[in-house]
Amino acid sequence: MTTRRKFLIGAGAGLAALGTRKFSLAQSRDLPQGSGVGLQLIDEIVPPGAQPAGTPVVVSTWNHGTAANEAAWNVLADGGRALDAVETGVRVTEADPSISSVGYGGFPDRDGHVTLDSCLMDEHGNAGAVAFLQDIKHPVSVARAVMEKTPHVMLAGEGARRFAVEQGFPTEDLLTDSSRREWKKWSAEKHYTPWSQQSNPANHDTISQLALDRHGNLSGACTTSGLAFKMHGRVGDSPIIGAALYVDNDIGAACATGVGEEVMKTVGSFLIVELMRQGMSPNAACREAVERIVQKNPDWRNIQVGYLALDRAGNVGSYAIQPNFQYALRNGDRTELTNVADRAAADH
Ligand code: SD4
Repeated sequence: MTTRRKFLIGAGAGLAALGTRKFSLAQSRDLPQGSGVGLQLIDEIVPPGAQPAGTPVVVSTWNHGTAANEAAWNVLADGGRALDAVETGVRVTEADPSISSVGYGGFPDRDGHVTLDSCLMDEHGNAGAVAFLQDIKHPVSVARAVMEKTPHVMLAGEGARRFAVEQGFPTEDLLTDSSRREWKKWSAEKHYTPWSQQSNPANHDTISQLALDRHGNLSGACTTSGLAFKMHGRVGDSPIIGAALYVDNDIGAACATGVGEEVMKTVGSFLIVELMRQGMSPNAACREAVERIVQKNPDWRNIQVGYLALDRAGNVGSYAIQPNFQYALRNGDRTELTNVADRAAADH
């Protein structure tokens, strides 16, 4: 099992200081000096998910991923398919009214409408997605129906809603007393700061989940209510295959959380899988995808994007712009929540 760990250190250290990295793409570039990025995990750190071949594992973004992983794990432990596991897993988050960034209880847009984005992808490269979906509690299951019951990959807005109703999904008001209260509070000022919202450590975000099943197959799912109080009609990265999620069963899978505009512009999850194809570890690939965003954004300190990747051998990697990113892991041995920055600091 891989145990090698390297961490970068204090703020201001350039990445080029790491002379022993195995890959070349990122080697020639430094993150901006004096950055908070220095506290993060940055090299070939794969042990959290490394495990014997054929052993299932599931990983998810943020601490609400722990409950989602448990549900997904029940499927995997029974020998079930990774696709069933991730759908089952993220439905837990979608149904939880206390989570203000996903499904039921998710914060609405600036006009008070809860609009949901979701996608999933399986081991065969099949994909399904819904965008700007309203009144349906489980967009991930609608995305699966799009994948399995239509010749298309994505349905949006009223068409997606109509399709969901035709498929028997119940309609319901997804605004809870609490999310309505928060929206009213926000409406009093109408101060639109979607970016800093994402940097707030108290804000629990989009769930993206990746699973490897007993048969060695990978799948992933992503579901969100998007940026809180977003413009009506805004769609983020979460339903975009290649941006918030990508799965290639021969290589690995990757997923995202955070400011979707940045993930979309860099096609982050596809990039990570392609970098793994070229030989990078999941961790190094996530870091490179983060660097692509940081390099082009003078305002990167106000942006959070977190990536999570799982290769076909069960190795896990993760990297984020800001230090508050966490991911949850469940396998046969353990359940754990990793705060990427704390782990780096503790192991340094
Ligand atoms: C979006 N990526 O709509 C989503 C929001 C999110 O963590 O992930 N928040 O841009």
